This record gives sequence, structure tokens and C-alpha cells, in this order.
Amino acid sequence: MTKPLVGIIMGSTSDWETMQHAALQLEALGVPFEKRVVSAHRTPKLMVRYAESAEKRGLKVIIAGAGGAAHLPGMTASLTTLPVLGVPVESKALKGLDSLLSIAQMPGGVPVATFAIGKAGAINAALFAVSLLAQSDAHTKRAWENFRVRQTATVLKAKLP
Ligand code: RP5
Repeated sequence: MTKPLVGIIMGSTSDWETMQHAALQLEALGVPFEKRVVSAHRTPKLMVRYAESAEKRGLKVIIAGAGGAAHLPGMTASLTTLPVLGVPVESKALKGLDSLLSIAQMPGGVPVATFAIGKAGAINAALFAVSLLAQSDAHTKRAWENFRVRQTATVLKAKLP
């Protein structure tokens, strides 16, 4: 078993529908990851343990998704110096604007890289994690570059009905 380099955490099982897209993207590019529900509000002690042990356990990046009062990415970032990539999950009441602002509006000194609301954000957080890891790993760099080349080729040969 390859040790996970990326930790995907989310506030609730209901976030999986969105966050699975981060997992699928990492899988497609061959980056080992772990995934679990860690809630800032419902399991705060687990969040502290998870964030404080992440680097020692070998993780290089954490992708944190949450919706509504989305405190998980920011609180996780406050407990580790690993890069934290925040994914605002679309909420029912405010369509994810609440999630986006909760994640993006961090005080200076504790950064969270904040992505788009929903599926696009989950995909891009995973790709951003890959691009970070690619800086120090030739295999991941090739996978990342190939992904971009393939994506461009697909768009160039796209035919409309
Ligand atoms: C947040 O509350 C979660 O990240 C989720 O997006 C939202 C709703 O959670 P559930 O009530 O569906 O468990 O903590």
C-alpha cells in the first residue's frame, strides 16, 4: 500500500457527492490519498487530532470540503502548516455562497486556498494538489503535464452537433 500524500476531509457524508470528484481526479492521476469525514462542529476533537498528525503521517496537502458555516478548512489550516485547499460545498439555503465566504475570508496569516463552489472546486483542488506535488516528483509532473495535453487535444477536436 502506497502511503497517502493527500488527505481529503469533509464535514459530512452529504459532502461526498461533491468531494468524490476530488478523489476521482487524484485516482486518475495516480496520486495516493485518504478520505474521511471530519467535522469542525460535530467532531472538533477529531479535527484537531487529524490536522495535528497530518504532516507526521506523511500527508503533503489537505483538501477540505464543507458547506454552510464552513469552518473545517480554516480551522484545519490553523492547526497545521501543510497547504490546505478549501472546497465550498453547495448549501441548500444559500447555494454555497455562505460556504465560499466562510472559506475565503480568512484573517491574514492563516491561508486557505479557496476554490469554486461544488464539483468544479473539488476537481480543481485535486488538480492543484497534483500541481504542488509535481514540483518535487517527476512521475506526478509527467502525469500532470499529460493531463493538460490530453485536455487541450480533447477540446481542439470537439465537434458540435
Ligand atoms: C457542514 O454542514 C457539512 O460540511 C455539510 O456541507 C453541511 C450539512 O451537513 P449535513 O447536515 O448534511 O450532515 O458541516
